[in-house]
Amino acid sequence: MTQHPATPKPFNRILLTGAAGGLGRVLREALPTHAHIVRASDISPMTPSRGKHDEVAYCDLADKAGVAALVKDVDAIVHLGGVSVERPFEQILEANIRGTFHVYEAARQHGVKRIVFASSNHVTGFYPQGVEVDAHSPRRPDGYYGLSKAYGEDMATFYFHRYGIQTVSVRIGSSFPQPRNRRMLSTWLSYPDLEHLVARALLADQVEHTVVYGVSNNRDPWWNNRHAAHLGFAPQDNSQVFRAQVEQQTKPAEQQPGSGFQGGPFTVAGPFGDD
Ligand code: NAI
Ligand code: 15L
Repeated sequence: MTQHPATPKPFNRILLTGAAGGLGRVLREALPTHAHIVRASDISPMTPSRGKHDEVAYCDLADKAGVAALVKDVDAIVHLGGVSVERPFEQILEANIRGTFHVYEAARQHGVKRIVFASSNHVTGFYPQGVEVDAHSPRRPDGYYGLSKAYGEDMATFYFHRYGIQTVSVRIGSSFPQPRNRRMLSTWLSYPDLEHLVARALLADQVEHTVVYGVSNNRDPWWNNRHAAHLGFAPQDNSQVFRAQVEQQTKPAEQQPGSGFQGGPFTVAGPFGDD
């Protein structure tokens, strides 16, 4: 890692993919705490650069040469970019499967040793709601999207054992300003807790490949982070403060599609192949 002589920070330059997205916009504001330069990348429109510490680079993750150039002179990567909901396989393939491969290959070529990968709770979406799941529970992807995140996690394991690139795969629950329905009372991850978790994922020593659920300190969690204690992730927020509002404004859980499973509506999406 390159250290800036005047005001040392842990990283010189962090690449943030998916910077135009909901979480990308949040982390583009937060990452300057940890790096002198944040390189924000997406295919969708981003707010312009605010100076030499805030680089903007448009790139399609499906473009291998483009991603290789994107990763040049980078010390760490926060990889959020890709299709973030269930979609036909072909769309998932380009952005999430090929795209994540391109990110890891570029990291290998440029000597990047730390990646934070935005995985998803949909890797284990076919566990029943209320059942406790942890990072060692057998995966139960709930669609092509969840499968692509499981692939990304396996990619992280391979690149650690083969090339020593360390990754924290964050199986994000539901990260929005507030929970949008009753399921999210269990799955909600506040933005401050997201920022804290990404910081721990970047800074913790010897993470090898660690899988952690990105979830706030909610009253009725389904996920146990016992295998990620070494990260020092200590979420502070709790969806309970929104419970009355959510229960008043949204349908009972049993009337929501896919309510039997942790993945909720993702577990009933598709099929797409009959159109
Ligand atoms: P988002 O959909 O708002 O942002 C994803 C970004 O990726 C978009 O700006 C999009 O333009 C970009 N992108 C898509 N295809 C691309 C391509 N081929 N090349 C370059 N960029 C591309 O999603 P959000 O909510 O910000 O999520 C960020 C990441 O976290 C995603 O990987 C998502 O799967 C994951 N995640 C998010 C959760 C949440 O609750 N927000 C929950 C679980 C996982
Ligand atoms: C995800 O993986 C999605 O990216 C996000 O949009 C939410 O739908 C979230 O899961 C969820 O499970 O609520």
